[in-house]
Parts: sequence; structure tokens; C-alpha cells
Amino acid sequence: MHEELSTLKNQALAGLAEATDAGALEAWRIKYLSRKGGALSEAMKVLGGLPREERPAYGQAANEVKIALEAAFEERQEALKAAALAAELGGGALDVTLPGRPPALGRLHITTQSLRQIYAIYAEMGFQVYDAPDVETDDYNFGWLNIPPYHPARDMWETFWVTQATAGATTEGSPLLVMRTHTSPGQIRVMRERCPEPIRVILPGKCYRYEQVTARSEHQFYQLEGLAVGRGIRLTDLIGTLQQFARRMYGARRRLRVRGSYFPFTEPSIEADMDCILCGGKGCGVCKHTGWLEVAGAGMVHPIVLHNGGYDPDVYSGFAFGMGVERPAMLKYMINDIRYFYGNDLRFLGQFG
Ligand code: FA5
Repeated sequence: MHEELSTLKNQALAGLAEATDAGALEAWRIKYLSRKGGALSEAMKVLGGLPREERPAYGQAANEVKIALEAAFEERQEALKAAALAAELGGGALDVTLPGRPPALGRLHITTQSLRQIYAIYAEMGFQVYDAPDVETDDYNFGWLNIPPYHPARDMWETFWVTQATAGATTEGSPLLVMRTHTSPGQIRVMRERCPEPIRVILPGKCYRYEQVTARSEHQFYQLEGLAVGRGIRLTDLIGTLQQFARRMYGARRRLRVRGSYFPFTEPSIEADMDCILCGGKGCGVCKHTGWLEVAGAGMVHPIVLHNGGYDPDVYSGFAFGMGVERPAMLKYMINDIRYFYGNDLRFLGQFG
């Protein structure tokens, strides 16, 4: 009888040595150690048919075989695991010495960078940033800026009108809406909000014009408006502010000149130019051989506009200016086509910052 147990043990150990993967190992466990139908369980059933005196010795022997097989199984299982890990590490699948893959970092858009430089310069001169909406009523964009309907100056801004007629609604009685053609409508908003406090703000934002897109002109672009309102504000304050800006933005030696101009919302109106950043005023391709580059359209806030903003023009005065953001950045970085700004070409955008 004991011989049968010893044969079973030898057979099982030989079979275990042949199990070389987890599947074979599990099949072996079921074959020999499973409680239901496993070879050892079957061998135990013999116990009941043995003479009483032989039972203890047989039971003990069967138990020893069971313990030996379980220990051998565990040992084999560990050995197979270790072999699998060694194969994985040694087989070249994992090279822990390889450099990591760097995450692709984003950058600030060149327009955002330019705007932040401009904010910083005006912040030091005491200007706060004021946000005004992109969609405006006709009154804000034109009327309250002293450009009534049918005024010929409306031709200065090719306008996108916003259709308000939706299913079931009429446009009657509701104000005409436009995509703002410039940031100047924000002047009225900030004046009405702050009146009668003094004001010193810049108003950045996107503007929209129904224009032919060219290398110099986009149909959407950024402007930055400036507005100062208070008692005793003069044209020289405006010129000094723009001169300071030009020097901080483009170099300490910049010279500024002003020319007379026309905007319906300023009186008098001026254009401010600075000497060319490339040739210093001698004349070159960038300044079209004039020696000068445009900085801003500007002027003293028109009395009608002050009045529309809630300020008494006999007591208060103010200056305003408006400048592009992309065009000055084009000059600074020698970019010859404005369409790159909104082309979403990472080869272009990746060059800045
Ligand atoms: C105005 O829009 C006035 N609101 C500026 C102003 C404000 C004057 C306050 C007086 C007081 P203008 O149309 O010139 O002005 O536009 C100002 C700047 O916006 C231009 O100098 C230019 O830099 C930029 N700009 C205008 N049109 C475009 C365009 N299509 N594409 C890119 N930049 C543009």
C-alpha cells in the first residue's frame, strides 16, 4: 500500500518538473492536489477499506505525501515567477536607463505675450485693465461716440452686423447689434460705470471689421484703447503717456511726433508716430522710407462723448488713444504677414516665447 503512495509521489514530482508555465502548473495542481477528484484525494479513499491496525500508518504516510507535494508546488510556482521576471528584465523589453519622454508644453500666443508687455508698461503708469464686450449695440459702437446714423464717418469702419431675427422673434424694438469695430465703445461703458470718479484705464480686446484680408489687415484683430478722464487733463499728458509707452516698449531713445488727424470721438485728434525702430529715422523698407512708424490714433475726448459718459465737459476733460496689437508686434519681430497670427501653424507660433 505504502508503495502506491510513494509511486504517486514520484509521478507527481516528475510531472511538476515538466510544468514550465502557469497554465501547466495549474493543471498539475488540479490533477494531484484538487480535493475533488485529485489523485491524492482518491488515494485517501482507500483508507476506509483497510484493516483497522493499518489505517494510522497509511494515513500518516498519505499526509506526508500531501505536505511534500504542496511544498514542491509552491517552490515550483516561485521558481516560474522568478524566471518570468528575469526573462522580462533581461529580454530588453524594459530599459530603465532610457531618457523619459518630455511632455509637450504649450506656449503663450505671441498676441498674448505682446498684450502682457503692454499691460505691464501701462500698469506702471497707473492704468487699470477694463474688459468690455465684443458684441455691442450700435449706440455704443457709433452713436454715443458722436457717430450718429448716416454720419459719413461710419465708412471708416466696415461693420459686421449681428442678425437678431430668430425663429418666432422679431427685431422690432430691440437695439441693433454689431461686432465691435474698435475698442472705443468701452470708453462709454467705463465712464458710465465710474462717473464722477477720475478714470485711468486701458481696454484691450478683439475687434472685427468686414475687410479684405491682406498681409497687413485681418478681419479680426486686437486693439488696445486707453482712456484718462479727470480735471485738468491736457493734450501734453496724452503725448507724454504715448512717448513713455514708445520708449518702454521699443527702446529708451525713441522719438515721438504727432500729426493732426480726425476721429469723430476726439477733438482735437492726432496720430502719434515714433522714429523707425529699424533705421532710427533714416528711412528703410519697414517704415516705407518715411523714417516714422505709427504708434496710435488719439486725441482729447470729445465734449459730446464726455457728456454721453455722464461727465460735465465744462468741468472734466480727458484723453483717449487706440492702437493695434498685431501690427506693432509685426514690426518688433519682423513678421511680414498678419495672417500668421491666426493660421494656427505651430512652426510659426513656436518661435515666440
Ligand atoms: C480706431 O479704431 C480708433 N478707435 C482709435 C482711436 C481710439 C482714436 C481712441 C482716437 C481715440 P483705427 O481704425 O485707425 O482707429 O485703428 C487703430 C489701429 O488698429 C490701427 O492703427 C491698426 O494698428 C489696427 N487695425 C485697424 N484695422 C486693422 C486690421 N484690419 N487688421 C489689423 N489691425 C488693424
